[in-house]
Amino acid sequence: MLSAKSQTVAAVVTGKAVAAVSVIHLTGPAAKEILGQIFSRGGSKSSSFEVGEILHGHIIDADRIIDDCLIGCEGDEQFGINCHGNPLIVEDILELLKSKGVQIIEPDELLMLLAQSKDDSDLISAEVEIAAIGTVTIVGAKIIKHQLKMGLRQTGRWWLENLESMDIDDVAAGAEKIIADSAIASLIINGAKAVLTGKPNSGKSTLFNRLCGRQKAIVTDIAGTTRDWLSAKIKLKTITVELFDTAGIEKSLVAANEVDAQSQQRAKELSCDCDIILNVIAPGETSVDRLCGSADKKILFVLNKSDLGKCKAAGSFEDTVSVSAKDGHGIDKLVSAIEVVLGVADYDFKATVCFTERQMKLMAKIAVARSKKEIRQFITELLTG
Ligand SMILES: Nc1nc2c(ncn2[C@@H]2O[C@H](COP(=O)(O)OP(=O)(O)O)[C@@H](O)[C@H]2O)c(=O)[nH]1
Ligand SMILES: [Mg+2]
Repeated sequence: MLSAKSQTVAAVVTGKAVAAVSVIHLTGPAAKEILGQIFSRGGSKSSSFEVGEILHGHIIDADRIIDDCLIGCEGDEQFGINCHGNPLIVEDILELLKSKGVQIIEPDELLMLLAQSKDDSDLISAEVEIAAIGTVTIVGAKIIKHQLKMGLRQTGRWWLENLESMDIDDVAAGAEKIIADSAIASLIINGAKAVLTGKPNSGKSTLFNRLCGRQKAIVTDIAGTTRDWLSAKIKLKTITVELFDTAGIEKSLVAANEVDAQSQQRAKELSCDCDIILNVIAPGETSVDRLCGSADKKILFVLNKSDLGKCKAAGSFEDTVSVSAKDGHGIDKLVSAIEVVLGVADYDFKATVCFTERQMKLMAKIAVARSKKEIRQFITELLTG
């Protein structure tokens, strides 16, 4: 088993794709010595790394400069190498570290090591550090940071202190509320998936282009123009959404030919695996095909082509919004409606939430536990790992 006390390890804690900056965490007993061998300032190797210092210099392999970088001295044995985000540079630095005996590990392994190496084993604070890096919005990062100051860590500690005088049902209700809030927080932290469905020619691709702000999907009057799905990331008010344009669903197309049958199948699969379905309906339509078997799937009915008149079937749907994808009318309302249906619009940013799978699993166990002994055990595991 890995141990931060005996082994020196490194992990890339930023995304592995091309980015402006990448951060490599280097930690372990030999971290300082190894950094002294590969870091140079003003032309000479540096061996002084005071905790709290941020040092500018070069990562060098023999006499070859690999990159210009900043070293963050986070602890006696913990350093952050902030280098350029080019994956080739990152790979080069990792190879150099490997040649010095450093073991390269995944960020989540690093997280466990950092947590284990702390005496009071505060796992949530380590999880906050790692998870905040992967969020897609600043508000997402704020939600995660809040779990350290007030939210999850505080709630867990409070439960532990007061468990003896508490009713088990109250703990269960609290845990269930946390689980429900976590699902919404996850949409803000990780982004949501939305799928455009509806009959051919209802205007899905036109709406997709409108929401993306560019002409990505082909739009024609010919039913069945969109076959394979397209996707694009769009920013709404609070959340980022991965939006999918599909072939839509038309019973007659399923049997038409192999390509149509497959595109119909894909549209179905996507609509079953998303956070919200945007079902686009044109004015003349009177019926809607329910795509996904799951009854609790969130659906917003988008009554498109409002410039041509009112949709006949408008009264029969729960959540509706009228738009004209062609001229842009109602798009602001659509954006707001998506966030309302997803529950993001009235999300309480002070809510206690789980933000990792580990936390979610333990919270689910707390919600169904029937003895205080069990609850204590799960909360302790939640806080300390
Ligand atoms: N008048 C009007 N026409 C629209 C609107 N949205 C789409 N269309 C037209 O409807 C046709 C089908 O559009 P398209 O986006 O390809 O539909 P899809 O098959 O659902 O992807 C095209 O001729 C579009 O220009 C709208 O809001 N108003
Ligand atoms: Mg289309």
